[in-house]
Amino acid sequence: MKRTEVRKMLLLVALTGVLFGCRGGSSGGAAGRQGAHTVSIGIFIPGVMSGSPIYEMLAQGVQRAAAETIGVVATVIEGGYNQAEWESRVTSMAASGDYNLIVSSNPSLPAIAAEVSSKFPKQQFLLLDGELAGNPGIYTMRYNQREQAYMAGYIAALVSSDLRSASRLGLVAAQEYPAMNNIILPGYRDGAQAVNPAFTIDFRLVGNWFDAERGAEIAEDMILGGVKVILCISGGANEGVLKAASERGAKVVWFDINGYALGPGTVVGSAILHQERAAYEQTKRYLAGNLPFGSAEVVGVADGYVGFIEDDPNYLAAVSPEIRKAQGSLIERIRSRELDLGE
Ligand code: RBF
Repeated sequence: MKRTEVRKMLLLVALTGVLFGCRGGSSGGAAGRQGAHTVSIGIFIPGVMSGSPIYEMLAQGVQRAAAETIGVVATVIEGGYNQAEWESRVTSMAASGDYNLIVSSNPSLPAIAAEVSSKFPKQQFLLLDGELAGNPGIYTMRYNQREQAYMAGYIAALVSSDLRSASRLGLVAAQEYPAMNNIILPGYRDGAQAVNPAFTIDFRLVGNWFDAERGAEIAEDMILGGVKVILCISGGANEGVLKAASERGAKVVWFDINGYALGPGTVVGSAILHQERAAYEQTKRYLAGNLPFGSAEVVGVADGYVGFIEDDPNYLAAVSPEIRKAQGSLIERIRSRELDLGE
């Protein structure tokens, strides 16, 4: 081969490398279509970030991991509240070829990603708060929300008993979905009934993830009916629940993040997910080429991804030492796996 031919060959090989990079494949890949040594991550928010800390934590964790690695870009794309549009939004993201990895968080995302993956098999997905095993392009990590809801029900029942109210607790949810109906609601009820088997749950739906006025109306109605403690899982509508409760002397249990400071004296519990850290760690794992696509992991209290905040000054001020002691020993029993609640 002549020298010029060799040079041409080398140039061609180099260009091919730049153009096609290492997109896809089983490793994190060194190059995306945006150029050599660029990894592009699309963060799909199934809803909007504002009012939904579970999504804020997702974006923060991925962006923290991206910022630590040169050549990694992470872009947030909000899918909006129309759930019927999510699949076409994710399809467009995959079809664009702009993202080495699509990251999201929601129990409905695995099914959507599987559908998109059948059309774009090279697209890789990292999904939190959902579960699907066996698709080579999809990794999922689901939280043990039975533990999370059980801890919420336990503190709610302890506080409600202390207030000598009727043995009925509130749960304001945005909408029904399998994780809510089959895991969170029963977990909350079981946690409450572990304190006293007489507890029942007043379970009501807002109908969306943003309507704070509707959240307040529902909470007021519950409180008028004798409910003194309410768990709210309704995104932006939680604000209305909190407002109604604080105006009427009722108490609220927060879910997903530390909510004590949002209503000092009113918020009496925070059963949380360490979603920022999970998103950060799983993104790092992907970037290192170690994310086990095809597998589905479930993590809980003992793994350090589900918790209950016991050391916040507002918790110490809002709840008696006896209640904190009882709640603390429950958490310890779950953490040590002495109490196995299942998934
Ligand atoms: N949680 C939110 O905080 N905000 C949302 O907009 C939101 N949208 C959801 C849409 C669907 C279809 C489903 C199944 C769940 C949604 N969640 C949302 C709930 C979230 O996945 C999780 O269950 C709760 O945050 C409790 O951890």
